[in-house]
Amino acid sequence: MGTETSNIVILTGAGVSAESGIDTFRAAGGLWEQHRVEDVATPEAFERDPELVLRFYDMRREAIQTKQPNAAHLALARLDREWSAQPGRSVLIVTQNVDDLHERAGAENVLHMHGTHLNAWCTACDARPGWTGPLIHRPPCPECDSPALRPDIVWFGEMPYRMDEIYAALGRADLFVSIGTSGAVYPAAGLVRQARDLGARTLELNLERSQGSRWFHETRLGPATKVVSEWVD
Ligand code: BJW
Repeated sequence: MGTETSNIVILTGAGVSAESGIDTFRAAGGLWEQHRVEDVATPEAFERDPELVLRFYDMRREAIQTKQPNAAHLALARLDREWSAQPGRSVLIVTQNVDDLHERAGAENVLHMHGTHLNAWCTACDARPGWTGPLIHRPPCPECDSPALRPDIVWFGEMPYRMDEIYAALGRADLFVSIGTSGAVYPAAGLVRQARDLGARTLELNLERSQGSRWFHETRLGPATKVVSEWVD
């Protein structure tokens, strides 16, 4: 980690949950009933065919609830707890993932920039109730009774959550680590350049080089359960 390191920002993507059995988005065969994620995860797709989109998300929400954190989630949770407990040190795990495996592994400082499967979002009253069941039958919002619930997921064309907090954390970071993300989706894919411009050292841990690999000072390739555990230890 280096003795000069104090503030660590960790960006995680689908690759960190792959070994828990949750499919990544852009792997070979990363299609759902012949639809690309870019064709399902948009507000336009939801308007055009809400049943298709809700069926897709109900299936994914149900699948995620049966999965367990893996050694990479556990190592990051340990790092978060132990590093953040020391004066003047901080960890922020910025995850693009909509599963809750970082939290279930015991991590506390987790920010879900693309939302979470475990909330619904009411577009009528802006409530975000916890949600574990299906949405396909358009249940009423527990707050305002309107049938305007949708998954609390950031779709293409929508603004990712809590960007101000993310940029502020990058401004303080001396180490930026990207784990299991292809670097295909912005603004997450651009965070490495911002971190680097702001003076942080940058490290990539991934199965293969990401699209933005050249922006990292160092890259370590391998499955997350191995490379993340080795890095944390
Ligand atoms: C392993 C492993 C193992 C496998 N161990 N590793 C240029 C600039 C800015 C924006 C744009 C731009 N051009 C286009 C845009 C717009 C668009 C975008 O980026 N499109 C691209 C397709 C080009 N972005 C947006 O619309 C975003 N909003 C936005 O830009 O608002 C305006 C704005 C601008 C500037 C500042 C602020 C705001 C919203 C993006 C929303 C993304 N939503 C999704 C879907 C929701 C989740 C769901 O449906 O369940 O989020 S898309 C999908 O991709 C999901 C993921 O979070 C995201 C990233 O994917 P990820 O995690 O990288 O997964 P994969 O599959 O791509 O990669 C997995 C990696 O793991 C691979 O590298 C493997 O090798 C590796 N791996 N097994 C370690 N065992």
